[in-house]
Amino acid sequence: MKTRDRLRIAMQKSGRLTEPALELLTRCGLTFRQSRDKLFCFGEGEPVDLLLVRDDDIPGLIAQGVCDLGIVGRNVLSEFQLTAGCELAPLSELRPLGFGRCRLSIAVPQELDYHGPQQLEGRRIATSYPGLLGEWLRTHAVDAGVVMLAGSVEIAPKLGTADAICDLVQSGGTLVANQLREAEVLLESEAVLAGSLTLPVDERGDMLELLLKRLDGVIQVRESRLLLLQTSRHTLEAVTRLLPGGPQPTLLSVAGQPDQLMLQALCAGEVSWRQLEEIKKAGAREMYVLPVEKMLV
Ligand code: PRT
Ligand code: ZN
Repeated sequence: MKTRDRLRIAMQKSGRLTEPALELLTRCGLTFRQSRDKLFCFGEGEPVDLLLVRDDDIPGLIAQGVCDLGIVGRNVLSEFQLTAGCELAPLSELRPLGFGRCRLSIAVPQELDYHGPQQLEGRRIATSYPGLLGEWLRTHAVDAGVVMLAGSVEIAPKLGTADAICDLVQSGGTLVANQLREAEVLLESEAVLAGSLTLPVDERGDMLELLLKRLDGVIQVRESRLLLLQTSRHTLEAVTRLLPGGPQPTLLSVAGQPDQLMLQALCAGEVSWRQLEEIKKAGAREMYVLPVEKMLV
């Protein structure tokens, strides 16, 4: 069989990860010709094509070698790694992508006074994640029944088919609407770039390396903020101590105000209101937090 010379990425056809995944790839300079209602999108500028599928199929497509990479939730990837047959190629998480954040949690009826894992002993837990739940139960030496459901897991306790559930939680709204509350977090999840552990050593491998570099750049810029503020010289040390992580700040003098300094700091990650308020208390004023569009250092 002729090997492919173009890189192929599997991503969700239609769902929560579709828009952010496409946006990320576009930011990496990839553009695609085919319309999105098709299964296959041909990459125009670079030799990188897309396969649009259900998210659950993505790890299998990579493991079978149909695709080289996939953008998929860590929850789906980890479940696959725990349940797939060992005849398939092992997969790895190449990069966390910072969107589609959620957690896989066990939730119990609100009226249950939950103290710890042992309370789940002998109970039935409904889930679409039997691999991850089974592993957690084994780790905590809990013998519970796993009720496999493909969807609408949250209504199982109300229907009497389970005593608790193990499902994805984001805002927690679905749990509240079903009189459930989160008891244990099994996995913190977000979209990840998944790939085979054995990466191709040909043109595809070179393209993959290039893509990873671009991806790192895009992620770094997306998570960077430029913090601008004014401070007097005698509060500079206290203000600097509170700055969120990043390279050394740049200091500029302020015309006509020899005691004042303008400080410019590149911060890795979000700068919260609370952090700003603390920095202000230490003596800063005129504070601005700006997103970074491009970076070339
Ligand atoms: O058709 P296909 O199989 O591709 O789509 P899907 O319906 O299986 O997936 P989709 O689009 O719902 O989710 C894709 C991925 O998004 C998941 O695998 C997760 O990695 C991630 N993600 C992030 C979520 C959520 N947040 C989320 N809130 N996936 C599902 N939910 C559901 C959850 O199952 C529960 O029903 O939303 C509900 C909980 O949300 P809150 O906000 O009420 O807590
Ligand atoms: Zn799915």
